[in-house]
Amino acid sequence: MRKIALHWQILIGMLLGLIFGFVMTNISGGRDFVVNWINPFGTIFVKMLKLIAIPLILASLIKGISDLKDISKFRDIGLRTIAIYVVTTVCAITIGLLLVNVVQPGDGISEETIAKLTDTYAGDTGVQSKIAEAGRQKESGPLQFLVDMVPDNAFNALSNNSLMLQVIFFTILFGIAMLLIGEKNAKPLKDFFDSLNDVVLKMVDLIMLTAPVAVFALLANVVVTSGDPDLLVALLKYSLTVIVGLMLMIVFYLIVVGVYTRKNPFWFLTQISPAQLLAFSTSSSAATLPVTMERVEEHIGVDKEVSSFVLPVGATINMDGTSLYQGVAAVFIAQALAFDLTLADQLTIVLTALLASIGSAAVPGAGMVMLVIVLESIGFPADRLAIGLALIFAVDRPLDMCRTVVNVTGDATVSMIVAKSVGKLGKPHVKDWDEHYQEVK
Ligand code: DAS
Repeated sequence: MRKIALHWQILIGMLLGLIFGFVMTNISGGRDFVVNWINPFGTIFVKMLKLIAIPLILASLIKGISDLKDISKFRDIGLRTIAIYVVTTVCAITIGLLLVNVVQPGDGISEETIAKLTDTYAGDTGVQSKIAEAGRQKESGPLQFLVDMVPDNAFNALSNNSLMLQVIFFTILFGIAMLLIGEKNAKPLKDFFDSLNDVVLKMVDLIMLTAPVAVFALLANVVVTSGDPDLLVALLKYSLTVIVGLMLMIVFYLIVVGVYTRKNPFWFLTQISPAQLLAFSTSSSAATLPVTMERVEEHIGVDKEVSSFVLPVGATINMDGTSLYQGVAAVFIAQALAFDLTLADQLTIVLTALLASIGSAAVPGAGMVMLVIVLESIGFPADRLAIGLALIFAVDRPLDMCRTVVNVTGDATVSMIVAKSVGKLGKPHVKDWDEHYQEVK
């Protein structure tokens, strides 16, 4: 029997997980069964992906830099990457603000719904913890994220996923130093990191063998732990506004891929679909990064010199989906709680959502934490913050899944644009996943 392509296997796993989750929600004890006996398999899968994220960034980025003939090429790639990331994020926020001002999803939510939400969620530890976390992030100065980027202990940075920007900083410094000592002196190290890179990519293939079962567990768990269905209905308009905005971003990426790189946009979508489906299942760009890198390098043909920098940096600072969501959510909450916004407030949202998405960690729920900073930037009353977050808390996880897909797709798109602009967009090494798959056997 012809092997089913991986993305179809993952999709089947997701659908079965959703169905199983809904069934278990309606069976007494079903929820606990899923949380205690099914969800751990999803957690293990995400942990395995995070396990190899740091070694992959280290090997891939050092290989990418040491393959460069001179440092000016690296500076060129870096400047283009950051510039394009800022442009795509501002576009995302603008799309979100246009939609939420046209749709006005926050209008017409009745006082009793707000009261019910306040009772249901305002005291919720989940909401309070996000406000507290945002408070900690806010205390730091505007350039704190730059200071935090520099590790003071390389081994601590390499052993801690949440310090991904520190790993990138250390690795770039290491790679540039390798370039400077000359090819002959650096050869033993270069050979080591080349092999390490091949090994870690093969580990990604092995881990992906378990993906269908893992996404089944992850989706089943999302269903049994989602918010109260009644509230979901009240927030449907808001959710649809975010989702329409996110879909417009995907269309934007496909147009850019088609027009600028001259590649077939639907071919591009197929090649990165396993990474998108994992982003949807895990709500984590960081966990998805190893697969995003493997798909972009092996199945799209972006040279490692570009992907090894653009993708790890993008996973941490380029979150177009998150920034769009933060724009929509901020205006929705203001509308729902009758907090009038001027045009200046909306422009402030563009800037703070840009910074907030850069500061958002590539982990589930990070976007909602930074949303507090966006709301505070427009003078939203502190005593109403908990109600505002409570308003959107129930649907945040499904929307997080969707916005993480856009975050990952945006990173892959930018890696193709940068590769094309420096002449490093080549032929895919692998025609389709099956062929690569068989190698694993
Ligand atoms: N889940 C985050 C990510 O990994 C995005 C978010 O929380 O908005 O990209």
